[in-house]
Amino acid sequence: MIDIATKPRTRTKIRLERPRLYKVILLNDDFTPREFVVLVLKAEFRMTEEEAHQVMITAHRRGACVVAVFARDIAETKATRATDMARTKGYPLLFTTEPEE
Ligand code: TYC
Repeated sequence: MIDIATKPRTRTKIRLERPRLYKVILLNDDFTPREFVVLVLKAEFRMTEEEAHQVMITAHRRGACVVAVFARDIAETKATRATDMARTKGYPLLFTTEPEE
């Protein structure tokens, strides 16, 4: 005899939350030359000269400026690469990340 036991299959629909986005933040310091900050912003964040200058001057005046928003790993990679670029020149320039609300 063939035993055809059919197991009832219940499908549970898991609703995934949209992954959080992370801000890359540029912090001001007293030592990194303005032109170098602009250069890093253009190189790592594909900004135009005007965009990079605006972000740099905002960080300079207010202490910090949001550069851009990405998925977590991209934000962290870009912040690290941009900070490392400054370290190779001996500048204290710092990029951090933080989650969006
Ligand atoms: N404050 C620096 C200076 O006067 C320039 C600067 C701007 C450095 C923005 C960091 O995130 C920064 N040379």
